[in-house]
Amino acid sequence: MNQEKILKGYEYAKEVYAGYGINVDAAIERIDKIPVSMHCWQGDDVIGFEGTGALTGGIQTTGNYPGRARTAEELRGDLDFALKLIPGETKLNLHASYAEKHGKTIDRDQYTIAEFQNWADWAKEKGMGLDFNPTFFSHPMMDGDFSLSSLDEKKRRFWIEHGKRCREIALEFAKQLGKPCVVNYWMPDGFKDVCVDTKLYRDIMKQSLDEIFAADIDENLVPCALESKLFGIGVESYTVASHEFSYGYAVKNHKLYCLDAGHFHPTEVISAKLSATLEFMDRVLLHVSRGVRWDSDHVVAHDDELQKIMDEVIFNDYDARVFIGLDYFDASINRIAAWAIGMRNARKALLSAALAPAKAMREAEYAGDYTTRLALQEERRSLPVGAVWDYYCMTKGVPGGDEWLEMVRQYEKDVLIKR
Ligand code: RNT
Ligand code: ZN
Repeated sequence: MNQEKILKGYEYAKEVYAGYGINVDAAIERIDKIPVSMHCWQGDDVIGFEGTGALTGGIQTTGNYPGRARTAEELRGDLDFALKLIPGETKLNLHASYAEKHGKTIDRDQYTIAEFQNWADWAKEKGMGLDFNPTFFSHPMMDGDFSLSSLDEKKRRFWIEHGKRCREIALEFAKQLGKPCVVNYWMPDGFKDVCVDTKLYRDIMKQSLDEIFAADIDENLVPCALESKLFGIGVESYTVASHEFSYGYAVKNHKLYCLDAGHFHPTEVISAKLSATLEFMDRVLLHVSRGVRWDSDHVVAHDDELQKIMDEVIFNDYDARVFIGLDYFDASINRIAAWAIGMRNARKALLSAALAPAKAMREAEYAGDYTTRLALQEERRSLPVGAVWDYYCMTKGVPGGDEWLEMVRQYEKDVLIKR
């Protein structure tokens, strides 16, 4: 769309929103600054570069669309391209399995910043922040699906050391990049079939986590989160780091709780959990994902739940208390499009939240006028967010509408298809 048309749409939208007392420019300014962390693992189907091969831990990527990034250079190239399509403050979320060993024989229990310096340099060049994740899966030291709660002392120690190294590496990232590095601990530990001693593994998990978090590392630079989960593939009956476990540990030990949108019962939504958890902890981490019937990790769509999540962040002024990260992996479509769609949707939902007549809706609610509340909630759906979005994209130098798709198609022809 040409600039003139975009400006016309923006002027119209500005007037419509002014009618609700909403300042469009202030809304844009607010949401542009909220970091959204893009997960590196969409680009290569969660495989990483350590040469360990198959994806384990009860998660699965399906599809074999051509163009998967096979090396760190390819992945960074794809990320460079994807970032041209994504407006707003963006971080990159890395997993430890994306280490570059430079021919050295070194394992996860010994990793240092050296294995990630290329990533830090790449991020620094862009003025971007990094987030980080220990990788407790896809590795020969996994004890089945157990890591930090393994009964095998040697294996458990290996994973405890890995957990420690990741905080150290994250601190380096934070120092080098001048932005906090959120570290998320997700352990797939659990059983396929009915567990008898449900307590033992949790005792051990708690001890292992205590050891990992014993070192005094500034939590402002390196906020650490615990991600809970209902079940995984092959881990259907018992998950050590269940919701109560992870939430309880986080509250007690001043950690963040990580809410993944796909990790609850199918009718449970994380948008409903934000204001409750934040009554008892300073900050939470979100893994914005989309489960379809199960924890399927579909690309984030702009559906009611995504909007509700972002409404919660914006309406409750959680801008600085909720860290937003995306977590999905779809190998059945162009992987760069998958990034662009999810990241643009997340930002667009933030924009829609900041443009909503929240004040008027609230006042109706406080006054007990639920008719007005519902009427406004419904009218809000068709306010001209799209016109503001196109204008916002234009000012950020990224394509509006679906113009980005043509660019992705070209990159596919020039780069991806040749892999
Ligand atoms: C798995 C968790 C976890 C992973 C990533 C790769 O169910 O959601 O966050 O998806 O860490
Ligand atoms: Zn997750």
